[in-house]
Amino acid sequence: MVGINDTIGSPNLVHKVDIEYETATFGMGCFWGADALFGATKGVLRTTVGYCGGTTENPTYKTIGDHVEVITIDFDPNEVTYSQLLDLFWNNHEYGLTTRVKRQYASVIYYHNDEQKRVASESLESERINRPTEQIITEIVKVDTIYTAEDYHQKYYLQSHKDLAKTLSLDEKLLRSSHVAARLNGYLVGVGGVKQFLDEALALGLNIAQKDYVRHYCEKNEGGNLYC
Ligand code: MHO
Repeated sequence: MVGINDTIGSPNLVHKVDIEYETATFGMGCFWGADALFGATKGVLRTTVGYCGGTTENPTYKTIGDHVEVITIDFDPNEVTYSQLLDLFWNNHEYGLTTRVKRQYASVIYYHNDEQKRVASESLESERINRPTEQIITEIVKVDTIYTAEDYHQKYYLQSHKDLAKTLSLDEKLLRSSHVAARLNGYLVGVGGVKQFLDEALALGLNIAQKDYVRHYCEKNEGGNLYC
């Protein structure tokens, strides 16, 4: 458990987060989708996409080498548990292999402490029992240096809505640390659903135009697949 006082927010509303939060890191395919999936999950404070586990120093998307695309999640353990995040991990990517995936898209749980290692190992055991015919390729390894990915990969879906993104004045720092950006990045592709979005739109500090815009896309994309 990391104890940090932090400020998470968009210029619209500053979310003062003065709690002990925990961090989780997963490799689960293209990190754009994972960013959106966790970003709009209850209890998630912020997300960052990056590269981890390989040998190249300072990798980039084009020089990723043997690194894996990862999503790093800061979450409030009183609102969502590591085990619930693991359920999302297992339910949202390919890991019982019939086809081979590139190293970049490997299925990996990067644990941050011994407790996470224990809970992750138990969840892997359950997966093995529940899917006896599949060869589960998921690895569980200690987290190593996480290299933050380029800005254009952070909150990728939100950034594709250029006009909305402009109204949030997202800069390099906010793209990595804003709670509001993480939420909207998920809601725009339908994660979390319209009801949850409307329940928290006010708390996110959105104005009416921003709210109506996001609601439209959330409704349109609810239940759909995330493109990557
Ligand atoms: N299909 C996407 C994957 C992006 S990703 C962040 C592309 O080829 O650009 O791995």
